[in-house]
Amino acid sequence: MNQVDYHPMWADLGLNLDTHDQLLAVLGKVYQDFFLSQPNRPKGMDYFNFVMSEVHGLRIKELIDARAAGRKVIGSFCLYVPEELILAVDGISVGLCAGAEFGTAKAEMFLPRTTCALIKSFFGFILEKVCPYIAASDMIVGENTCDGKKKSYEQFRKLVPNFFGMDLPQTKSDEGRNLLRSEYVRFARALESLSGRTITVDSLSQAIETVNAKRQAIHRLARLRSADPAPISGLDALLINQIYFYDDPIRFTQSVNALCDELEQRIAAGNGVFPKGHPRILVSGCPMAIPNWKLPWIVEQNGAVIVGEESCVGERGTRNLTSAHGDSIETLFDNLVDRYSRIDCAIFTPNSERIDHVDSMSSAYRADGVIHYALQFCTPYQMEAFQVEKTLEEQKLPVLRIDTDYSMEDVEPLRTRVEAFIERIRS
Ligand code: BJ8
Repeated sequence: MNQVDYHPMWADLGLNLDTHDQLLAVLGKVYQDFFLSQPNRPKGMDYFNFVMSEVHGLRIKELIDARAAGRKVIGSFCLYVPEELILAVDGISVGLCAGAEFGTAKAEMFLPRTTCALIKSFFGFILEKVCPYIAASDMIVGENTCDGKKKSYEQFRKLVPNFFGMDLPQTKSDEGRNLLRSEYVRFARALESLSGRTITVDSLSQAIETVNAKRQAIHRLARLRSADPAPISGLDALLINQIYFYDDPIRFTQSVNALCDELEQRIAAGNGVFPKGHPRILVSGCPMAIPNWKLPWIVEQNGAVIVGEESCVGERGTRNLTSAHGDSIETLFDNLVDRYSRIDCAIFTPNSERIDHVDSMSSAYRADGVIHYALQFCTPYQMEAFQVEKTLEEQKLPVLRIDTDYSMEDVEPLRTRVEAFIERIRS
């Protein structure tokens, strides 16, 4: 895929070149089979194909060049870590992907087997030395969300040079809000100390506008997916939501808006990626980090199209803008807390907003059914799956609950269940 030989750069970052080559070979093959083989893709996907082809190449070189120019790279695992604060010190925010089964045997030397695939994945990546994003980060933020992440960071923090632990509330109470605010202030101080820059009203307002523009572009894309026939596949839309976490934000926003211009023309011409009337699925649940494409691929190979993701890599992550209005840092911090405390992650209790959102998204995107997707051993989402199913089935909206991991071993049983579910929708 790459024209340039990036091996010297990867060696400088301390990657294990043999293992890393194996990972890229698998990724390249899967990308070819899952994405490039799709018929009638929008032309605007060329940019995202390019980003993927350079995911460990040009983007990493950009990060290294930015560091050489004095900027700092901040890696994080959760959408409670505000990108706005990172941009406000002229930093670069990268989501640390944890969507591939890699290095599991080594990860299980630190973690119980009954740990979700996402946590095992980020341990596997660092232990096998195959993640250039971790290696290129000046600070890695780990947040106290679910028990799995919280406890695993006790070990993970010893594996990286500059770990920042962020505490998070578990309820949407006034006390919870105060905790979130004080942790964001502490994070801002750590960013200032790392970068040598001060967060000002101007720098934070500008950063809020930049991230808002990125979210607005994603909102525009989401709305266009309500058309029938669907103008873009769920796989491609998921890929864009994944790239959201590590591309340059301004370039990403421009590329998503250019794609949306094209999709509007497609909709006007009735040009879809699947026929009109094709069964439409909303996926709800755990985040699908790059390159976790298994379930959407199965769904779209077997007679349905995914029209929305109620997920952190999807609408849960991008819903709501942050107000950029305020003439003091205190007001802008309040605005950040307002926005982030509305995220309906299953680690919060109670979390009825999430069920309301699944419901409203099903209507907005005209879904014929919902697949609830949980990673095995993810107690928060597995628990909430029952409430989601009960609420929607009472409204006669079919729900399929799936618990899986990152391996391809269960593809055939999953395919059988998905086919039966689509048959149920059709009938
Ligand atoms: S805001 S969903 S990114 S915490 S899958 S590690 S919950 S056991 S990823 Fe998450 Fe932030 Fe919430 Fe989103 Fe634990 Fe579940 Fe594993 Fe998970």
